Amino acid sequence: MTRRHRAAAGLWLLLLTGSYPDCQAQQAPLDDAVNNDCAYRAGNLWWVDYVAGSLAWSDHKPVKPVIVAVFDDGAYVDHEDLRNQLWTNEAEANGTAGVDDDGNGYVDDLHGWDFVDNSPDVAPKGECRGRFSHGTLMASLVGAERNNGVGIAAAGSDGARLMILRVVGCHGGVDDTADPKRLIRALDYATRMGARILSFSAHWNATTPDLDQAFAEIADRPDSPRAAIVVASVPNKGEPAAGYPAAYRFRRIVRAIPIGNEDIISPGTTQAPPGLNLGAPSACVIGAGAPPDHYRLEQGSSNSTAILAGLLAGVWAAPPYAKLNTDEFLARVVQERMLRTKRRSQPGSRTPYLDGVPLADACLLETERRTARVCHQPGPQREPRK
Ligand SMILES: [Ca+2]
Ligand SMILES: [Ca+2]
Ligand SMILES: [Ca+2]
Repeated sequence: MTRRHRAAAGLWLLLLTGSYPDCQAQQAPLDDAVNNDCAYRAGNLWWVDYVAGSLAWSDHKPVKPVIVAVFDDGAYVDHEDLRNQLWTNEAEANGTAGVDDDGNGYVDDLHGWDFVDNSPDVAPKGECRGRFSHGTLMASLVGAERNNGVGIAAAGSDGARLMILRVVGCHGGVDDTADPKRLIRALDYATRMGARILSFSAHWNATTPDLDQAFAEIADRPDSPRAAIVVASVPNKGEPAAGYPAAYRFRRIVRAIPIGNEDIISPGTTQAPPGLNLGAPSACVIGAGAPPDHYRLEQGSSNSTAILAGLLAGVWAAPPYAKLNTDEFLARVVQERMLRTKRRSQPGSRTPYLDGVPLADACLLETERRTARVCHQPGPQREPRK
């Protein structure tokens, strides 16, 4: 038992820091459900352009949609921007209520599972019931439906299918623990049912040998049948350590470094271990709120994580990359392309990142057919940095 195992599993800490005051003025039109992806048309989805969402949007059906498992406090699967974006267990959808039609140990698991209350109903519960939930926002940032006339668009709109795994109570909360046994069950479920990207917009500060083993099987073991990309958040509120799963030095961990205003790493961001670290937007991010049709503006490294997970899914599902297995995708797209982008956060803004951190800039994945039009729009003029 090593020192980091001492405190059971520690706290589950969600990484959202609340509304962003400077952006409140933009919030008014967001509930207008008349225009097509109104948040996008109103210019409020700056982050989609920032990560070149259009490159992940294919003009034709993705070759193979990527199932993204969202580990969080549940999500409203009937939200207008989520309901058509869900992974569905076809055996249960075509099966009999009350029967475990696919024999996976979970009765009527249609779009995921609630591992807190052991239920097929993945909706947020407790104080979150019928209101904003962290997991709903995250699911929308991964894969909200685009061009459906409402709400937002996400980089994973076309390529991601959302598997909702409720592993923590409403908003995580400081009193809620990251139950290692619950997480292990959810990890097992996700990878057994085909999730290839696991999104964790949360962290915990201690772990257990069994939980380590479960992550190692998925994120490190060569040729593992459970191999998946774990997208892990890095906290940005001055925490002394990155926490798990970001702290694992496994080959399939991709860490989301929160990028705030002015293209700099969010102040207060914890230093992450070296590895597959990609910047993604954290501030002024709009996503799904309360059901059935509300939206919210938030900031925090939770957002970065979900956006990155959606981007990876959108790119991975597109024709040039869809045939790559997990390790090939990580090597040829994330390692060789995204990590080598010339587009970097401003160096020196945070001393631990003297070399800057690559943005998850899919522009480098540009093909003749699909161009990065939105990426080339000139941004606001800024004073050159010394
Ligand atoms: Ca089942
Ligand atoms: Ca059933
Ligand atoms: Ca939409």
